Amino acid sequence: MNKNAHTHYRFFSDYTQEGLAEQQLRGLQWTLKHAYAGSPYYRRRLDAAGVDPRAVRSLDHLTHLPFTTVDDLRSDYPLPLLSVPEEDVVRIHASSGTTGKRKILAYTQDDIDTWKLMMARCFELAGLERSDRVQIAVGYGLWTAGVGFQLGCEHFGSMALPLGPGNLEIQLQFLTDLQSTCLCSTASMALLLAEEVEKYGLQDRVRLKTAIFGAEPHTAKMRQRVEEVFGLEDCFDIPGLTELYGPGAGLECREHQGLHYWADLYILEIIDPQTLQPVAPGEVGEMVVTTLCKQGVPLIRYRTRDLTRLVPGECPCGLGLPRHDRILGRSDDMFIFRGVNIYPGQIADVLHDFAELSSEYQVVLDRKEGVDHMLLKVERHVDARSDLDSGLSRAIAASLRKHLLVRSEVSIVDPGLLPRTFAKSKRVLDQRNGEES
Ligand code: DLL
Repeated sequence: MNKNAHTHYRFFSDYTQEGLAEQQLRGLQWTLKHAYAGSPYYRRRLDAAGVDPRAVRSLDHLTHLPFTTVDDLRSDYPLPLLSVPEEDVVRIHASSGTTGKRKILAYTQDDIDTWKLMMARCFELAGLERSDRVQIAVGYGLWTAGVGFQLGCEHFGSMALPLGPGNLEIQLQFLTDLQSTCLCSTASMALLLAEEVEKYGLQDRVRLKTAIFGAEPHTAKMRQRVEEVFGLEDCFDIPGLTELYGPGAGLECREHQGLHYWADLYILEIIDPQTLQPVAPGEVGEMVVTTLCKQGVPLIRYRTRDLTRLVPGECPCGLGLPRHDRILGRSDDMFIFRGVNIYPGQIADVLHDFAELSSEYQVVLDRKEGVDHMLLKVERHVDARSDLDSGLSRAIAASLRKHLLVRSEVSIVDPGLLPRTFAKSKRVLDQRNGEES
């Protein structure tokens, strides 16, 4: 940490570039030996690539290692890439299964302890205190979300209110009666809750000051709306994925200039998904992670498919851990419409400029007589006038055409009409093959 460092941090150490590099090299060497010795799948993979784990003496070696992909997790099924004896496994989690068959991941007790530290760091960086009451409104069970937040919250020392997602009545009851001060949820769920609070005029009875959003990308508009309704002091983006323990791979800090990630626990590379080479510093690419002390299922150059960029320089907050930008989307979210590659986030960016719209949108792709058709449904802002809809939809279509080079039909609907979800929002309905993707 530099001279501005918050020396009272309990869950962080002093970091220097050299110290982190040394720790990363040691962790990489350990991981390679551990995976080679423990997993026949990894051993075959490393042998095939001609990698001798004992010969890795520098971090430069990293780019010569083979990638691990989601297909490896699926082919080495049902306990993929397991690198410890089965009796050392104390827990199983699985991904939310948004993009196909669920990925199943195994954890040792040491892995759970590492994850507990990661999540406690998140609460500390978000400025929580032991007196905070944390309403955990994400799924429990196989999914890592609920249990991850709870583990970290208890380790940090705040009070966990493990509500899980949904059940708006109980959510409102806890917000008002238990006076929760922090909400952990997807941004979609937070928006739903904010709308309920507004509907019942409960703003004055709610004492939330912090929200931590993750599991899906969210737009500035969504955040603004939730901040306004709840009168929040601050809001933080939390990244994470099941393969890398779960939620808590890093956290946006109070400076809001990127998300710090735990470079003492994993190495982050950003690569060009086509050439598989590292991108220039600061360019957008795919996140690739290599864990440094993960026992159950270590990750060696795991391609996450998430897109972001590194944020160069030191953070004014003083924490000496590096940063990446918010996750812009997944490479597999991209859809091709009349020959143009489009990410949902690009559509959200265009919509951001229209103050007459709420944060919610949905893209419906159809094929009519062999021609692709895009219908963009957007919600009018509660304060906007409906008699101006036709001019507004023309302006949105023109802006989409200018920025994304595609023609679309824009339909403006009343506030609250698009589907809301307790979990991750689904923005694109692709019905071009007669099915939703
Ligand atoms: O979504 C873990 C999680 C739960 C993270 C709660 C944060 C909060 P999975 O179900 O394995 O795990 O899905 C992981 O979700 O690869 C990203 O594509 C996306 N994702 C997660 N956090 C963010 C975020 C959990 N803050 C996948 N912003 C990841 C954007 C996110 N996308």
